[in-house]
Amino acid sequence: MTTAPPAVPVPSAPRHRPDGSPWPDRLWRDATAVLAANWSHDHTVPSRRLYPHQWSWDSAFISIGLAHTAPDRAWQDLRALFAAQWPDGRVPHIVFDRATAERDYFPGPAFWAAPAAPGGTTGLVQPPLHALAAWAVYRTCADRDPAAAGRELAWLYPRLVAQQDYLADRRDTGGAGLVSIVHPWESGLDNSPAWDDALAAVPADGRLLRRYQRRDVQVADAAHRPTDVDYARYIALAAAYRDTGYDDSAPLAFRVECPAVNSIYASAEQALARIAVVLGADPAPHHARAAAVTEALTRRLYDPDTGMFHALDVLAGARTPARCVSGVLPLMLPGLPADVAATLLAQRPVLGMPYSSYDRTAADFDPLRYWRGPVWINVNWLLWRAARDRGLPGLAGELRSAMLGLVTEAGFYEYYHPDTGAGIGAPAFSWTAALTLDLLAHP
Ligand code: 9WN
Repeated sequence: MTTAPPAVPVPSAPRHRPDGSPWPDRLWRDATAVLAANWSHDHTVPSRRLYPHQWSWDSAFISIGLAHTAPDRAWQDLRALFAAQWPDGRVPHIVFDRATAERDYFPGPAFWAAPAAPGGTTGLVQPPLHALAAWAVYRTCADRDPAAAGRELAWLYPRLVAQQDYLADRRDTGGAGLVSIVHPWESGLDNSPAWDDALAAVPADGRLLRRYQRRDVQVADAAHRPTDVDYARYIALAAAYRDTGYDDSAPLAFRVECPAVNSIYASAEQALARIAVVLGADPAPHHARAAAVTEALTRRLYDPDTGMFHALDVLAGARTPARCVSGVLPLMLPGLPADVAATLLAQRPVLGMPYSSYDRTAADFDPLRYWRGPVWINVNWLLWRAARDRGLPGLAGELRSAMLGLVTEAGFYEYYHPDTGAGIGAPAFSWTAALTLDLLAHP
């Protein structure tokens, strides 16, 4: 689908700053222009230079924004991703653009190729945010064209169910009903200190980085990216998984239950329950799995002493002490016990407003290096949604103002300095633009 998107409607809803002055109109236009510039054949790339392919959870966030300005593209982004779904149900973390050269991204398609694996994608996954996105896109588009929106939802539903079933059947390493990730990239919070303890057990073989060349540090500031030691571990883990033929029952060196991934996994079931009702399917199994995951998450990953959730290294049987923004994302879950939710809401002094990716009081808090301090719009947007769903208009309003303030001042960056608000990482970043549209559309 390469046709130009339709004219861009500017939302009629008032969208004011806390002092009553309006957010600039250019925000809507500029965000729309970023998404138009990042459209590539049949999907949106996160960033032209740094990430020139299709990424899984990026497409979910992007479709939510596109629904407001270019509904066909919103559905098409999800369709392109699910067209690359593997026969076992996994939705790959990257779908490689065939028109993009191997040298433009590392590790590219040649690195990931394995004999029995479908080509052109990685074999990793990312947080299963797509059911939530499909539901959000449907809600935005159904008024305008209910029949088309219903058709898209019906196409996606069995594929979304297969995505969840893959995670339930193949990734429950801990045996408690939670998803384990096998690589930090699967969390989407790639360089988070939440993985440091589990990663320490993975040899950092410098020869790997001499054999391959990092592309990210050629197009982004190395101080904003993972260190060479961490990158060597990422490559070693990815190569080892590839060499098993992406076999989830093989002995792998990294198996971690992440609170963010599992919150999104449970939220997907809630979204699927709503979708099932629209399609005349049975929502009960979705409600049941959402409740079971919420219960297991609270039992296994919540620490009453810190008042937040912590990633669990399943192989070592230990929870990381690191306090990361992933540890408050279970606020997304309506079934969370009220006393637990209250302790998560009390973490503001630790994470700041907008929420930083990592504990601002930690000795190794790094305001520049990605996922180790900076502010990300996507996780703040998830928390904004959670605040609205929980009936917390004060917190929702603060988050919305803080996010719109950052993009107004700095532009649509990949992430932001938590103290100065300066944009860091890739400029013209798709999910930041897309979620800005969604924020503007919801006063
Ligand atoms: C590896 C595309 C992706 C995001 C991730 C973010 C970053 C890639 C990288 O960019 O990861 O997947 O090369 O660092 O951490 O959340 O999906 O935007």
